[in-house]
Amino acid sequence: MSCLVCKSEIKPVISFGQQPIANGFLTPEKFKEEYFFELKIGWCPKCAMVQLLEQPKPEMMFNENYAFFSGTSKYMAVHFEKFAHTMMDRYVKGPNAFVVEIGSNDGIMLRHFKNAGIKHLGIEPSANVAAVAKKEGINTWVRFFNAETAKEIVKEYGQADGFQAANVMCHLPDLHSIAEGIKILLKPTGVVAFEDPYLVDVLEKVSYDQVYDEHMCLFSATSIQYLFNQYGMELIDLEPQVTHGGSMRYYIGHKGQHKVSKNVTHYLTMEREKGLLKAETFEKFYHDCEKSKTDLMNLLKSLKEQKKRVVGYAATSKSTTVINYCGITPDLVEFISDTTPIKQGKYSPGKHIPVLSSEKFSSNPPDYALLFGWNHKAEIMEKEKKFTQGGGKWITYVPKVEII
Ligand code: DWN
Ligand code: ZN
Repeated sequence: MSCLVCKSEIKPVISFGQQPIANGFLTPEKFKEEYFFELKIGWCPKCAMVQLLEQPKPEMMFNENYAFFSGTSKYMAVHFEKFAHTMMDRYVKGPNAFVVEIGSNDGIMLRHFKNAGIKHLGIEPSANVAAVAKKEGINTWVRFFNAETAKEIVKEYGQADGFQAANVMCHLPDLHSIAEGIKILLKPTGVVAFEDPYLVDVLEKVSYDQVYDEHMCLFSATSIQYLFNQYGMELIDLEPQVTHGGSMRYYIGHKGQHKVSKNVTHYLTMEREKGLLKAETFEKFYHDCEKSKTDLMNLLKSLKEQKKRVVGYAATSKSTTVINYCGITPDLVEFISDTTPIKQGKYSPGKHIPVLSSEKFSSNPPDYALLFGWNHKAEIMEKEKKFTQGGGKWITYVPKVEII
């Protein structure tokens, strides 16, 4: 397979084995027909890009049953409000300002543009989450973004000052069509700002659960610069984010239109120094993942022997990778507590651990909570003070397996 950015040959890194659709929470009558594929990633030695070697069809992941609603985290809602205001302060301003967001989900970010009276458009392929945004009056088209969609947007609304995406670009295999679309859509002075889990954080924190069917790519600044340079565009700034265990926000403009921040050279150099272009970095990652798996399984088996009750906390997409790679079965983790109504009463993809409401967690607290939502640790610890104060313990596996 060749690199989605630069077409060089991809080197295999690790296989996480047979995996189901990460957000494919299901009822027992669907167990028999559950779809599995081999989840494996490779690395590009030329542009430091990590990508899936096989991805299920987009319709299998993003459809009217999509189980993830952005609005489930209060901290993320605040984060997106700040992101929207940063764009309004810097780039999306003036009487005819227009912003487009792709993967706009339930409108968690666009609502701030709407409230400010700014012309906006969300492009969201999952009809059920888009319906939530539409109900709030957020202008949304239910479809995928590509060069064709860009042309239609320009025809209907004109070119955009801002193009935004949060945890979306890393889902898209056809990066060239996206970049081509952006090139068409963006005004000469327009700016693209998008953020995704950052490869350096994934490698350093061994957060291998950022790899699942939906996450086609793990970007670096090097790979993003390589992609957009092919379209006469360039990185103009980068801002690291604490969200999702370490993300990077990339700002991109048409070449020569904006002052380029010193951050760009800083991060490109740092990535080289951290070994993103060296095979041994990815060999180490392979061993780190295997160790994480062994340590977690040893801990869960030992707790089972001690007759301790362990419950998973947050039925995240990421948890699907951990559960199926490690082989975590319902005899080790009794159920997973989750606040999303459409996940409750269903079973986790692959290993079929029941997903129950957070009330079930509070009313019958376990001895240990396995923190599948480790990226929301601060928010969850705040919410679950009673459990912790009552002697409940937490297990995490990022950056290493430990009881906290
Ligand atoms: O990239 C993606 C990110 C942004 O969101 C998507 N591909 C899918 C999704 O990934 P995820 O499912 O790993 O996201 P989160 O935000 O880490 O987890 C959300 C899940 O956690 C929801 O099912 C709700 C649950 N949750 C909970 O039960 N209690 C979350 C919080 C904060 C809580 O307190
Ligand atoms: Zn490449």
